[in-house]
Amino acid sequence: MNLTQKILKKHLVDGELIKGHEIAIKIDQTLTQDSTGTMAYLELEALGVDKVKTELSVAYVDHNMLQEGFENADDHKYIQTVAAKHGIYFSRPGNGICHQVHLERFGKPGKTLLGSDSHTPTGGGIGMLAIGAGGLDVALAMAGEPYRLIMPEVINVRLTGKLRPWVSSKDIILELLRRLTVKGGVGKIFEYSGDGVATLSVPERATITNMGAELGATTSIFPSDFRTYEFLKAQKRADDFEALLPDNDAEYDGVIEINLDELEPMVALPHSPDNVIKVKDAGKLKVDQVAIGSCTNSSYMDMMKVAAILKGGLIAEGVSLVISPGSRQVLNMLAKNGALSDMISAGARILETACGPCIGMGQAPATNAISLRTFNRNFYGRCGTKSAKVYLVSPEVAAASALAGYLIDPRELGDEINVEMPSEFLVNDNMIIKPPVNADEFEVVRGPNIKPFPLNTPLSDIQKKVLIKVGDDITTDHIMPSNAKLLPLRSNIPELSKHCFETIDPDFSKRASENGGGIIIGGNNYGQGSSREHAALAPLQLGIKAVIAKSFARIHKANLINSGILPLTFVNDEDYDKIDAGDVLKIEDAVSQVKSKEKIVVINETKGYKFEVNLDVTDRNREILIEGGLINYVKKKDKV
Ligand code: MIC
Ligand code: SF4
Repeated sequence: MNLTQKILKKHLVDGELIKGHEIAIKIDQTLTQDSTGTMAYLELEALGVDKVKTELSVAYVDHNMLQEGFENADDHKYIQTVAAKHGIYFSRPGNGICHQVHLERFGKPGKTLLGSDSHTPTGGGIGMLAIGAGGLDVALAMAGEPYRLIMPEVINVRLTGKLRPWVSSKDIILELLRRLTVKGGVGKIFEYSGDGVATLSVPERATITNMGAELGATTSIFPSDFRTYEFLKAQKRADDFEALLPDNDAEYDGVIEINLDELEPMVALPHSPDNVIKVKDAGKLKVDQVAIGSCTNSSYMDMMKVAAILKGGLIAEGVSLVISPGSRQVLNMLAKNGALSDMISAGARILETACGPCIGMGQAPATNAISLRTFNRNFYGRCGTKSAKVYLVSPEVAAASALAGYLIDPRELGDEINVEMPSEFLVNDNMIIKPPVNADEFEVVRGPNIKPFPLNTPLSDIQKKVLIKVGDDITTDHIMPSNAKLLPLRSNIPELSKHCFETIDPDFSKRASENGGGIIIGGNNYGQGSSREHAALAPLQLGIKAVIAKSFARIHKANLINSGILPLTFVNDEDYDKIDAGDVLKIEDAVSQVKSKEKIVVINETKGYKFEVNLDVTDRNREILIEGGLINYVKKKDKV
């Protein structure tokens, strides 16, 4: 067996580990962050669950950090109190980015983790099977329900050799994105092996599993070995270690070889993480902003490398350098050992330990600016400035370029900097509030920003206008943008939905309201990117009944089903070309067609022809869609 199969087998509740079959697995741990967490906890409350049934559930606050109005503070208070009431650990604002803190303090080899954030696979760096999902799926896991998924293919990524000086683990995942694209990992789990694995520390592995999300993968995982032990011991958690390796004769559904010796510093050009070339081939690019941090590259080791490069230097005149260390542990260690001072002396602006600019919470670049970021996503408009261009690079490239003022290959700096894994991290969990024993006495505080989530109505026949037709690789950032203005509305779907699709079609929500809802037409990989349930809840609020696309991204498809919106795919992709925005489409006998498992017939009333679409979902999903979403289904079945 491979490692993935071993962990899945231990957690299997239903089904067989056969590629393409539905399986249900027990979830040991869950995590939420604040921008998806408010919905997840509203959903948990709606399920009528008193206490979470997982081994460990943690609520983090790291996304909606700017408090320009009362909204974010209200959200934080709601999450803190709802966590206390339901037996959930609460990581206070300022304690760090969920994935970084979870890796440091809670991740355990061999456990399953479900998180309401697409970068939950960061935990794969420590040998966990860590999967990102929508808030409702995480709420159900907290309620003790198994998580259902289609058994993915397991692809073996064999790493050989050792990274050369100035080449980073970020370059490994950028190379994989270059080869496979943002669609290349759909329906797959990437399992790393080979002699190159031992050369990578846990934080370096976590950079790779984190950004495996950009491949569209279900998750990525590394074995648990002496490097994992070394990390856990330094975190004073040696007892959490368990060695986990694939069998010698393990079988995989595919193999990819990467020779680390041959890799060079890479960069992802705007506006997609798979638009990857070598830094040395990118030409001379003047840089306006450099942002270092995010759940991909904000570990202690990353920060120490950056500090060593910046030490004694000064950032170029035209550059604004912002740095967000990933956790309070990291920030505190940098403060104690003087590295923070090296950063500040070089002109860096130190931000709080949070997602910050990665999710558009401040630091929007100037008009037409070039921004170099160590993050994982450079989708159009995500940084908050539509005309800006975001390039994704390693911390080494980012820091070197901040000094130079233009994109440079850090090998130009000469001798390599060496940063060793500390034998002891500075462990202090006093910003993590344990669930109280007298939880029942806790009152959940609900400020005026906390609005109930929308519920769909049971499925009926559909006769609706196509409100928008979009191309391939539409991200959840296109569907439901996030920025400092919109994040405070994450627990207020009626308000938030007014901004649906606004970066590419400012009138979308108005048109949806005028037409009493409608249908969306999408290309390939529709809904890629985040776990953002709001990219389904806002369309639900606006009366969207179906999305017909060439193909869907995994988490978004699940979120549509949970919201009672039909995720349909064209049987013949040419039918995509025939439809125009404004056409009226009709699905007759919707309930019996959804039940029947046959192809579904859609009538284009405007143009007068019929075409077929697939509804490629499980039997349970069909029932959920017929009931108008997962909450309706669960309540009707009295499942939880
Ligand atoms: C992201 O990186 O896009 C986010 C913000 O972390 C999302 C979750 C969200 O929209 O709240 C994700 O990746 O799932
Ligand atoms: Fe936060 Fe950015 Fe990571 Fe999403 S990708 S969890 S916004 S740091």
